[in-house]
Amino acid sequence: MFKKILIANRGEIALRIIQACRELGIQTVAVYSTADRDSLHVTYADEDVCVGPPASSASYLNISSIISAAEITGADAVHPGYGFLAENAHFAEVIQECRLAWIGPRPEVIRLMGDKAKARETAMAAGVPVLPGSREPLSGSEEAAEVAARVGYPVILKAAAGGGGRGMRIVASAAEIAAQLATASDEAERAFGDGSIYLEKYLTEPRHIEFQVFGDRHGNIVHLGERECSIQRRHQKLIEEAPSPALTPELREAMGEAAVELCRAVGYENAGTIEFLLDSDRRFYFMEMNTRIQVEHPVTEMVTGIDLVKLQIRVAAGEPLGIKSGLIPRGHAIECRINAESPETFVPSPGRLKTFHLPGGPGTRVDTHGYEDYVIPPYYDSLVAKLIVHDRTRREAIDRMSRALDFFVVEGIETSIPLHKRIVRDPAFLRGELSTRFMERFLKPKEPR
Ligand code: MV4
Repeated sequence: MFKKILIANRGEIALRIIQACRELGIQTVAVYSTADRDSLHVTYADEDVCVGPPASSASYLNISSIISAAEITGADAVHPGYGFLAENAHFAEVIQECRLAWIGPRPEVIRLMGDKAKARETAMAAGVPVLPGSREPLSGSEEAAEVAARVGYPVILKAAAGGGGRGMRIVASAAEIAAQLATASDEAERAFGDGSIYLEKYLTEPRHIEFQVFGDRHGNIVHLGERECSIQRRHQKLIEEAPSPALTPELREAMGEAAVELCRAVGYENAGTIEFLLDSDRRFYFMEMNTRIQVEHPVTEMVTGIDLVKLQIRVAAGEPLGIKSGLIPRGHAIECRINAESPETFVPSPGRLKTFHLPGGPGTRVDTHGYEDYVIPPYYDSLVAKLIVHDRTRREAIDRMSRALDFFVVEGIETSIPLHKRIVRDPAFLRGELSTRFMERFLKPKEPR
């Protein structure tokens, strides 16, 4: 087992990784920017190293600073958390070249799945359903028009180097396809340095359902069930839950099996997520793979009883998984992402937490780096806390969430708590009628009565 892990991250996930290390008896090294001197991940780690000024590009994304921090402190492994360098194949390579262990999948697999067009091809080759569309990136507007005519409009253009909603264009008719392809490709070239675009049939109101997968170095691959992540705004998830109210045990098994097959095809190691779209006829299609631990991993932990971060560390150290696919989800878990932002305009609201009272009690978990008098810096993402509840049924979990939100008191900044309180009392939410359009509908100005 590792002796000392460097955590190349900040905020709640850095704290979460420190907790897992403590339970495993592993020493920890925090890295921090000058804006994060007073952060809890610095306080709680055994050692800490400043890696640069506030801008992420100069600190949490500064590969040479982070490598130096690992060498100075004698760390033997690096956990990247999520965001920042977590899906940077080059970083993973450099870590391994420095004889440090990388707590994540092999760099080649990160690179392969980071190319969303190649990921789609890999899924097709593995027999995993994908939406009708192009096999490879489009050669030009002629091919785009051909493929679109074959699959039928509307279609969606996606940047191979994009992902998570960046660099997408919906095309309603043949009249627009050439112009849209040109803009999409230009944008992708400027944003990612790669203008490759692929095309899919566009589903207008799908659910976003993702499967937690895990592989070890001994060739074992399992899935740990799904998370329903349809409640999001501008590709930022707001609420996630497990299990999905849309899945039957049979569909869970079929989707889970597809997720495992794809992982098998690439020799996947460590934690990962296979994202699917589910249409109203309950057909599922592979969308993307995320090669990291995700923000919403706690809902899976609650319904499986498995500590996913400890498992990441164990399998990176060469231990076998020791668990099987097809666990039956135990009860129901829901997560609300509490952001430092206006609940109406979604404008970021950094600043001092003057009051910070957390809910608690049975089946209630809060993952946060916040504390009273902590100042949320303006430089990073706005997540301040994840409120996760667990209970026997979906309805009981929702009611527990509603009460927990009432007990969560934050003063000094604006948060998304008031928005969450409204969503969890919404009739369509209570009925489990979810889709990627949910928030659009929810936020639409209501008719005056
Ligand atoms: C789609 C789609 C409909 N049809 N692809 C958004 C994020 C990126 N991972 C891909 N996304 C979508 N791809 C096809 N062929 C709809 C979305 C989408 C979406 C997906 C998941 C969660 C929220 C979303 C919101 C808008 C669009």
